[in-house]
Amino acid sequence: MMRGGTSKGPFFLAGDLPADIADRNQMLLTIMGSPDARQIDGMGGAHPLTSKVVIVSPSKRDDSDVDYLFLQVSPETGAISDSQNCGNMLAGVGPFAIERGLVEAVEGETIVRVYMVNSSSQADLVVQTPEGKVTYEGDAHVDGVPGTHAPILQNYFGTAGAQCGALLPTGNEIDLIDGIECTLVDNGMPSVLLRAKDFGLSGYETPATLEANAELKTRLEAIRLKAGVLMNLGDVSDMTIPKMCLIAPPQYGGIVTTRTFIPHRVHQAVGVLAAASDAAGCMFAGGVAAGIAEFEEVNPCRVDVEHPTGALTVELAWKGDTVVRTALLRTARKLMDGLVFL
Ligand code: NQM
Repeated sequence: MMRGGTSKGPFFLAGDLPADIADRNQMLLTIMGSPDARQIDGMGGAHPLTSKVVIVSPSKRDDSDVDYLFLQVSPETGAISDSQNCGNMLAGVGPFAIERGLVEAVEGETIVRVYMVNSSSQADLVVQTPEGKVTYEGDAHVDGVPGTHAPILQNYFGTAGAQCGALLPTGNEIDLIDGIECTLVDNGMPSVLLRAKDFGLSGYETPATLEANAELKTRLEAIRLKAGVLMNLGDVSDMTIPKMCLIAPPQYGGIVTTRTFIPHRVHQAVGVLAAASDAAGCMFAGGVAAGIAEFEEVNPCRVDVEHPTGALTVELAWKGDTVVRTALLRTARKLMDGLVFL
């Protein structure tokens, strides 16, 4: 069991799980305790952010050490989806790969090269390994997680358009859906940027207030289904993408304030790749963030994406009108290592 960034869940070696996907999924549902909103009979934490599963295997690719498959388990319905990647859980993949012997640690820092199966793209993780052993202790803080931990630097490559074909999948900086202007963007997490004020909101509401707004949720879901088709994702009714991101002017020196539906519950912070997509989407002069987002036009640029429990720092390197590298800081912690009973 590991915390990765602001999420947590069980990590498995692929070889320890059934090869047949239906058998594997049935086993995972039993382990997580779904379908059941409380996941009372399993390891899941009764929220999408704590109902996540990671599967790691040695990679056959020259550019990667391990393959990382992320699975989102819906607590209530028991649906298991591989439609999205997860940059938070990715943070745990580095230490896990080293501690399970898939990558040999070196003195100081060890780079774990990860192929992210869900989004067919690659990330390098810099893991702290003093004396050739993983340490989880350190001075790095990420908002949304109490205390400090060892930093895990994430460098992502090839995330622009990873799932939708292009950073701006429709080729437009603004699309109109149900009379609302949206910027549709994919820098590793398909996301729909919308102005909070277009829904009569400030954008600074708490996740609980937004989740209680049934009319808002209905309108956002209708837009999401249409956006999914426009973003080359097809019918997204059973998918956890695209994410729906309400934006407002920054309050604490960041680029923008966000409230993200993932896609039906509201994130307590912001997803890692969602933040990477949001930051990139906010930089288009003709997009919905024009007049809202505040940033300096430098390359690479480092910006803070504000969220309900703080901010997430993202560094974007641009080439022309697309992003070629995205860097982020995360932490992870091993919570327990042992046997889970079926
Ligand atoms: O966007 C939640 C999370 C995520 C995804 C979600 C994530 C990312 O915070 O890379 O990390 O958006 O479902 O774990």
